[in-house]
Amino acid sequence: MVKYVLHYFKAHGRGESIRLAFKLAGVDFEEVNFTFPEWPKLKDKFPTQQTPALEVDGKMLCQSKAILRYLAKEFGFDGKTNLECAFIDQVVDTVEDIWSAANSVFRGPD
Ligand SMILES: N[C@@H](CCC(=O)N[C@@H](CS)C(=O)NCC(=O)O)C(=O)O
Repeated sequence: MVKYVLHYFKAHGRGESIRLAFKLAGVDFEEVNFTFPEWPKLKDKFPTQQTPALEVDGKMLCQSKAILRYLAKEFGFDGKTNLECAFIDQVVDTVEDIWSAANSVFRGPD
């Protein structure tokens, strides 16, 4: 059995769709959560210096969409044809556009 550990902030954010994929599949996973003040000391342990990261049997995988595509293939949620895959990508990439737009709000002045 594969051991999955999700590393992410104590927040919903980009980690939430990964949590939902596990819940939908009924697959167990562990989580390591951290606060924003703790983050700078942890950053260097992740390949892209960002999270979410999914540890798969000890191997660290970053980039939320890469993680979601990997899990979709593992759990049978991926498209059955190239066109179905493209429609799924359309939704995932649209969500990423929303994150990018939202980020400027998080990082902007009060
Ligand atoms: N393209 C990346 C973006 C990851 C990202 O921006 N992660 C944020 C949290 S949602 C982060 O790690 N921020 C802290 C930092 O960049 O130092 C992905 O989809 O995983």
